[in-house]
Amino acid sequence: MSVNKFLWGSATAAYQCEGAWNEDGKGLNEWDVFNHESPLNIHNEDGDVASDFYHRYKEDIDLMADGNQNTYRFSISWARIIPQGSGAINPKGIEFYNKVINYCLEKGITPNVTLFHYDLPNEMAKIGGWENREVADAFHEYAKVCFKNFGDRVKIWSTINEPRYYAYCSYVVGNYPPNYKADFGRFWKVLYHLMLGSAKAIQSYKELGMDGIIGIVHDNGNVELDPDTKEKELVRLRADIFYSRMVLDTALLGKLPDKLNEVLKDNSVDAFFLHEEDFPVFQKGRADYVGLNVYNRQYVTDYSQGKTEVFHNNVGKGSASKEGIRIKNMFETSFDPNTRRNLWGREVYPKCMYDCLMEMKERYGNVLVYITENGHGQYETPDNNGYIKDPERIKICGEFIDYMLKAREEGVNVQGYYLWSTMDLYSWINGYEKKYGIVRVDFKNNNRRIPKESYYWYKDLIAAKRDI
Ligand code: BGP
Repeated sequence: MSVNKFLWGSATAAYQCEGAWNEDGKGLNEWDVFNHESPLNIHNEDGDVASDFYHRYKEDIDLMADGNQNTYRFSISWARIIPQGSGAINPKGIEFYNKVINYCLEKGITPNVTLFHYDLPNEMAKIGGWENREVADAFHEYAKVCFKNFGDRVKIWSTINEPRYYAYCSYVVGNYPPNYKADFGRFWKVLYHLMLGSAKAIQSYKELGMDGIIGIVHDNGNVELDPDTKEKELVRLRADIFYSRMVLDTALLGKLPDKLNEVLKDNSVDAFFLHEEDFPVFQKGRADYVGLNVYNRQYVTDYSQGKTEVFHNNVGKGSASKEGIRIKNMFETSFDPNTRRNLWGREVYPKCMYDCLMEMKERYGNVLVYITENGHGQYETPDNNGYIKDPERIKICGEFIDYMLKAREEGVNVQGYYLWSTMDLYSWINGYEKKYGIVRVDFKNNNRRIPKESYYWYKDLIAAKRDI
């Protein structure tokens, strides 16, 4: 497969935008159940209707095409294709994604399809979710169904979106279902099974001789040490494996990171879930490319004292809490007072785009990279015509893009960029108030689409940089 042009587009995920949660034979997923039933759904929002992409996909794809975008990253809802997670296939689900894919192609938009973006079928959650190795096998079967049905037209695949961040939120922060807190045993086991499921899917994709490329999407976890860190080598080793190498080494080098066992020991985790029989699968299931979701760096230092503690902010402007973690015997987040933060306590640090891309080149050579997400979440108020001016998003995303282009000029093989997000959508736990879209969705007014200032800015930027 060859995609010659630089890909400029935007991204969404099924649960966050589709809606139609119980239409046309879709099964329940873990997020449907969590948002309907859990008191931990603190903003009392759900994805039942979301941006109504299920019914409005044509309008959204038309806007992408009019905005000069030549690619669209979206995910498939596993429970729409296989309602119980394994077993019977739902033909209506296949039909829906056929329509989306075909319409993209009609409009000159290359689909980049993610197989799993957090929305685990509820029947899979009931048997233990990704803690259970069988879920990796069920994922593998589901992946093959997708390759068979869509692989003639989809030429860029991603297996799993952000295995590290997903496992982290679900088993360490505890804000995503199944809401375990600081459970590192489960965190590592789940992460391992996610990597295994991904490798199995990639291995099959290759053995089936499909025409296309397949990779995995990682939350950019490039580690930066606070200069005051005392045990520099040790802190780097631990944080690197935790944030980055467990995903990237496994996916790109086809083997678990060196010294993983030492780090698991420091983290007081028993490595019983690692099986030698899986090692050839990791070897054969190496990714063709890596998608990086770039929002922030991981700024860390020596673990100081006190117990393990997670800092997270899903409240936004109502909370002064910063994002970070302190893990006993491992490392802790360092808070740099000179770096801007958004209202959810996360660093806004565009240079991490350059740093993470240079690190990719240094560690993994000429590996193909797409920036599969980059964006800025904020509160927004429309003017009297419903129009949103979002200069802050334009400024911040512009800085990130400049750093990406700088790394590209310096030899990094980065060939695509996707803004998060195509239109306003559901932000996990934060609900609909935290907006990322470059197109406004008027949720109170029949989900009307109104392009924002950033949409036009992005359109012009693509026109200027189309042929880089
Ligand atoms: C990434 C996810 C996306 C998206 C984005 C923004 O980690 O892949 O699905 O949600 O982050 O995050 P949030 O909505 O939590 O602000």
